[in-house]
Amino acid sequence: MADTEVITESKSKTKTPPLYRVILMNDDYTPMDFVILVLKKFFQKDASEATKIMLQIHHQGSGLCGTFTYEIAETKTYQVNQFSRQNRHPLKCVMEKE
Ligand code: TYC
Repeated sequence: MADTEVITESKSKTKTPPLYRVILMNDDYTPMDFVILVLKKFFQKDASEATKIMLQIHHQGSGLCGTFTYEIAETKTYQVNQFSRQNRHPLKCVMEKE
């Protein structure tokens, strides 16, 4: 066909990977100091930021520790839950798609 149109693909081919939120849940038994330790050890928070996040979880029920690609979020969630279990605390860490 002489007048066949060429459709230019304009969609960007550089894809950004989906991100996942890693969240800590409140409970009645985990000591506040342990939650602060987790935030420092696994999420590189300083004392003041860790305290702020811990108190937000304590008052609102949950709080954001960080946003990561799937594999990093999964690893952190697993490591935090393992560390909490090893220390006999019921602290729960979950991940959710952004
Ligand atoms: N609510 C807990 C207490 O009063 C403290 C706590 C904070 C527990 C944050 C879990 O993710 C949490 N000891």
